[in-house]
Amino acid sequence: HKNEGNLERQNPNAYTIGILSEMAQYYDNGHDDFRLMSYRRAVASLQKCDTLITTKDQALKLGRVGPSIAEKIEEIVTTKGLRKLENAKSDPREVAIQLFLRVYGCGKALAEEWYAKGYRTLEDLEKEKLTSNQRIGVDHYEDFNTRIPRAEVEAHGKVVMDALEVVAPGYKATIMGSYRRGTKDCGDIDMLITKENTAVETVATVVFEQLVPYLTETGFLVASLATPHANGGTKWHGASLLPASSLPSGSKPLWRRIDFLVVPESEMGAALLYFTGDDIFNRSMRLLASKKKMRLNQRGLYKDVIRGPNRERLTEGTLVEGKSEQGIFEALGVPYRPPHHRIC
Ligand code: DCP
Ligand code: MG
Ligand code: MN
Repeated sequence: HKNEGNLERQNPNAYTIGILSEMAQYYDNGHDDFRLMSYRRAVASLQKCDTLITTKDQALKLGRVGPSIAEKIEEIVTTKGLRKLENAKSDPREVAIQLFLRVYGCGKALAEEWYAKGYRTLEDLEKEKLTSNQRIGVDHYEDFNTRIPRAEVEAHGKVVMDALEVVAPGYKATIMGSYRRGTKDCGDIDMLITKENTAVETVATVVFEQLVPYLTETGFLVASLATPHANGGTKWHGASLLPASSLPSGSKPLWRRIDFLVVPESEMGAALLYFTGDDIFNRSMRLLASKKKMRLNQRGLYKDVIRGPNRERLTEGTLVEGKSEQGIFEALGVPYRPPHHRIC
């Protein structure tokens, strides 16, 4: 991926990509998967394209771009803008909601609540008694909302891997999420941590009681946002900061969001699948599983799940596959899709 950064800088469609990405954000609300998917696909197609796309027909020929977005691409290039986005941006409610949704830990309901209270800006939130996580989300709003170049994601990953060598030799960390899908930059750093022949509780103890304190001590981890007590014992959310000495002189390190997921070897395949995403792809895989009377989650693929009259689950079902990512695709009867192609 050495040239990805360069390629992107030279991407003649960068302006169009920027506008379409902003549009995607408006649909990233869990209620309009269809539109969100369409925009994400179009962005992915343009990112791979090395000529400037100026007309609807050219856009349609890219594949994975439908007529409605193809028209928008033409509009963006010819008018240097997009009415639909400008309309959204002139709606104060939309603007405020989008602003709040980008505060770490703020979901749709809370964003609506803040809007209803009359808040419109981050400064307005000072009137609110924020939780400590929301406080961090507001204080580091700019940093957390700045995309992380792949190379920097790797640098954060390396700090974690090096630390594991010191505090827990034999443990393995892998960078997941959008990084594993090959995107040129990422929203956060997602890391899966495991060890062969080791119970998940042991791995969790080592990660949360040794690795995290060690990395906090060294100054790399600067905030702890969601801790395992709050989420069943396998996830940790926080923030990390590279040492200034590791950066080109004069540049200041940004606070980055970092996530750890602790996984036993037996669930590695399901965890790889889940943590690679993207989120919409995961939703479609789960839907496919349920259509086949199975159930897919981050721990495995299960069959013979018994459901009650209201589709509520009465049994866990029998494990079909958990260890192999490829095996899960096979058991679902669909061709394997490499991480780079896991957008719907
Ligand atoms: N995930 C999911 N559903 C969610 C959140 C996450 O299935 N609601 C899975 C799929 C994601 C992965 O976890 O790919 C990592 O989550 P992130 O929120 O970090 O998303 P990405 O890494 O895909 O994108 P970004 O670059 O924005 O971090
Ligand atoms: Mg991520
Ligand atoms: Mn994440």
